[in-house]
Amino acid sequence: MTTPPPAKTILRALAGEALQTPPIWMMRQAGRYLPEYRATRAQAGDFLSLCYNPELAAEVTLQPIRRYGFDAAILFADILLVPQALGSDLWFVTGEGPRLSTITNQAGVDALRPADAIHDTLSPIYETVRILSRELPPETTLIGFAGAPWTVATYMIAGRGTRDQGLAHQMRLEAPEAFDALIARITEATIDYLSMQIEAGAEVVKIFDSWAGSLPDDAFQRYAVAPARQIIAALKARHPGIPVIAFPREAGQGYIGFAKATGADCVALDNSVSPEWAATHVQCDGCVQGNLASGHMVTGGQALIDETRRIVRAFRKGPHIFNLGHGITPDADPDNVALMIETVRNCK
Ligand code: 1CP
Repeated sequence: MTTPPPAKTILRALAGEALQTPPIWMMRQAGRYLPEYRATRAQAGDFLSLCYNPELAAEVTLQPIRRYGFDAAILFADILLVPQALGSDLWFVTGEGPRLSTITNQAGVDALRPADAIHDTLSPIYETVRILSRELPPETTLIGFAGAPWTVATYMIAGRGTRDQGLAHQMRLEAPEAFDALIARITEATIDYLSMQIEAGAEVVKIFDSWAGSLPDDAFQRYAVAPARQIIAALKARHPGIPVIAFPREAGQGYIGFAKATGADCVALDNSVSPEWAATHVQCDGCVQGNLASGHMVTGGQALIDETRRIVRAFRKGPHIFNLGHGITPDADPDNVALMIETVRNCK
């Protein structure tokens, strides 16, 4: 009998194993801080053309793996492709960010396409996943992703990124039925979208709830916890054993019990919580991911080394995937990424 190869390190951590050296990847690891990304993006023309070009999207996904040997690759796409597939107009304004048509009432929700009509638009993304599952090194885990319903809804309602998600809160309070219908439509589409990514070869999926932190208590339960629970239950019913990472960013106390309440295998932490606090209150329930401040990728030096070691040591007794607390920024120095990886892998 031949012995099976050892499981990939990220899958071991997600299954609850405490590893001496945590596996590592980085949010937005394919991005503008890398000259090779900027070159491929220029070749594609613009950001959305890059997302919908499977060969080039696979190429930018692979670039940080070649350069740094991360333990996971994250599919190159964007959370705003789901609204586009549901019928919202989407475009990017250079230097400013995304713009979408806005939804403010039931008529706007009713005008969206049904959730099962998203695949016409999103089929190139599934092709990117298929290419990656062929081309990634055998030790590298492929992560698929989608935005969480609340975060995606904030963009569909306001038509852009907003500091306080004010328009989305207004709709949630003033037009709750239409708002709930929008959340339900996004939830359904997200289940189908992630399911197709898994069928195409994604080995883990991550749900990004970047604006979860602005939901007050009851609303956090209703619009961050409940949709995550619904998505995770449906995915695990369709794909038994598929590991899910949930990222309710800036949830604070809401991180406590989030894995149990939603069925997530791992909770990703932003850097507003200390690793020591999170080791006690969150990692007690299972795997955590995080949480170095992305600013260290700009500033580097001894502070990067000290903070990286602090995080590795704080989480060492339990399952942990090393990552940043949020995406790396375009002004980061690629050498600081190498220093972070070296520090994680040599940390005693
Ligand atoms: O090349 C460019 O100039 C575009 C910059 C860019 C990139 C590289 C955008 C526009 N999206 C992406 C890729 C992306 N987005 C990935 C790819 C995989 C990776 O390497 O991590 C992922 C996972 C996302 C997820 C995403 N998009 C989130 C959730 C995570 C987060 O950062 O909080 C959000 C909120 C978005 C929306 C979005 N897309 C792009 C921008 C600039 C934004 C933020 C808009 C805003 O709120 O102002």
